[in-house]
Amino acid sequence: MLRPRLLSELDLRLKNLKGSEDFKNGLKERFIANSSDIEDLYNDLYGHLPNSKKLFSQLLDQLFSAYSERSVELKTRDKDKLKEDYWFCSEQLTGMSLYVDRFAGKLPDVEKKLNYIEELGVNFLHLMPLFESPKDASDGGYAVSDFKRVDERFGNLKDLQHLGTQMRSKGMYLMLDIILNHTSDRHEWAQKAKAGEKKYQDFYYCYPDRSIPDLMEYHMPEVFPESAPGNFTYIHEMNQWVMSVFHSYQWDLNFKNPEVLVAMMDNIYFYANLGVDILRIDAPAFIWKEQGTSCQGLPNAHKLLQLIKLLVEVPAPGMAILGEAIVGPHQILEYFGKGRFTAHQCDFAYNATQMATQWDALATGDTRVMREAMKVVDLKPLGTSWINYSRCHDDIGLGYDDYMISNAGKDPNLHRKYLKDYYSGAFSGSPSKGALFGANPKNNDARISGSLASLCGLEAALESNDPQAIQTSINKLTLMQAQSFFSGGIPLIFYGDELGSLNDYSYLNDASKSYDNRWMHRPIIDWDKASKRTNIDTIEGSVFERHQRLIRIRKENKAFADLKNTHWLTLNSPAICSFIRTSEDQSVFCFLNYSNETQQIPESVFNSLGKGPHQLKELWSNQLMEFKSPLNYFDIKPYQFYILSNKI
Ligand code: OTU
Repeated sequence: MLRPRLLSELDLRLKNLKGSEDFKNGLKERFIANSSDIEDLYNDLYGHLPNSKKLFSQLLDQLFSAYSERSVELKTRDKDKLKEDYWFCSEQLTGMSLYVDRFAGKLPDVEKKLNYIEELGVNFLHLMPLFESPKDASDGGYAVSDFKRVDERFGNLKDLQHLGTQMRSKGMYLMLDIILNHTSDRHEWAQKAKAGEKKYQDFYYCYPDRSIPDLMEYHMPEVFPESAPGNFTYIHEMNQWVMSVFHSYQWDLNFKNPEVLVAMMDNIYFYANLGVDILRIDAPAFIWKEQGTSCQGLPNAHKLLQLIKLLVEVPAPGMAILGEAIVGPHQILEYFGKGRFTAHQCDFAYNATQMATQWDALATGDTRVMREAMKVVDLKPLGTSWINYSRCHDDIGLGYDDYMISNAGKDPNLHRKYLKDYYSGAFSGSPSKGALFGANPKNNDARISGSLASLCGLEAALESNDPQAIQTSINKLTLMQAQSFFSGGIPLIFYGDELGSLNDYSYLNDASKSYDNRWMHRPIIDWDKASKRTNIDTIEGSVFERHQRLIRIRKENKAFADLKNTHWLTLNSPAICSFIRTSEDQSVFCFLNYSNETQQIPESVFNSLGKGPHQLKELWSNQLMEFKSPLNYFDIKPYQFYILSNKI
């Protein structure tokens, strides 16, 4: 129900709005639907503050100006998206994350590579952070010094707009980051804070001495314990300690101050009106801090995300939100919203649990931990989706729960140690080449760096010039990708993986990167090598063709849209991950063998299709397969997978 006061706010602002009645009616409808919740959430967070009323009114002003500044092209695109049920859950979407400079050069060079992207079949691009960020202290662009100025390393705003227009004309989608939790210490606000301006010191968490930081430190984990230990940095210019959870040059914004919210909403609307289809909110778990807590995933962080979602939805309903929370399986579900906000907070979250348990299964040949984890992952509400991925620009954290490992009959400590050893070269039987990241002797925690291909054994296989090992590594890599592509969610390829890129150790020679081994898996694309992709007999060609095929199969089958239609199966063999995807007129059975031994699958798994025999189409090999009796078994080779559809 719209409150009378909000109704008059609406009337007042609608009068001044130009443009088509049709669009305006949509705006009005969404305002009526969202504004009472917006007000309640806002008051919960800020109602007790003296300036809260004034800033609320500013938020509403911003919302309406964002709408009036939104182009007719984008408003039309919004309307088209809304016509579909959950456009962002579609089987038609396949994404790729890439660094503009490392992939192509500058923004116009990315435009020249759109043909390559199309050749692959990708139609949704995540451009890694490209707004201004100090070259020597950038955290890969995640330390932003100006949210609206494109860093000159990549070109300028016009180039970005041009690329966006080109992409839309090709039916592609764009994802950009909003780095909400912190700014670079060179951002204007941080500079002003350093210069002593109280207003801007209040944009951050500043403390005159160590008393509060010491108390807080006790409960706060360290994100980068090796390269950036501790969560506070002494700033001698202002003689204060500032909270810096990530690197010391990344200052945490204080969202307890509503002026920070207003300032960041301004940036969010700026991105929305650039034509961003999916906004990746970086590190949302961290956006609210309370003394005496871990300062991660707090209830008010969720409220703030709900508020942001509702504020975005009114003027820019076509922009979906991805919450980049890399947290445990139970915690991640909260990012999709609870209670009345179910499926109304983040539209997407990273499926870090599936990703990590896939690496677990690959190292052990055993999918039981994954099966335990999937019981939780599967609880995601309809109308939201996962970003599925095998690798991204960050490390792999083994962030699932200990009980999942225990339920699979293993000791959590020994098991995690085995996995870390397996991927970091400490275990001699492993073909994987990676490294530990963020090793913390205090709690024995560590994550893993390394490229998809190197972790799957390709680097070692090439070094030993072993054709069979090369083939096995390509099969493993394809298996990993197949699960991202065919289980519920939108696959996001990390650029270079489509060509089988190996670790790149050149970051060690660059002082601005050498302290951070995540750079080993952020390749600089060698386009001469990439041109080998047209020859299927090369590694590049084989890996590229396999990605093309995965994308094509996904697009051709509606059962791969993510509409709460993934049903996990438990086969006797722990080596096999299996699930069924369904749509109105189709069932697709997916079986993935994570072990180095041939396994057998009972034909009785097809009983749900009714009385046999069954003829099914295996989509990966494009061949018909006959299953004659539920008493029979069929073979699945090491690292092989079957995608069996009853639609032939
Ligand atoms: C995100 O990462 C980015 O993806 C990283 O590249 C940045 O360094 C970081 O934020 C700071 O902006 O906060 O919610 O384990 O997974 O730091 C998860 C490392 C994050 C990343 C973690 C992460």
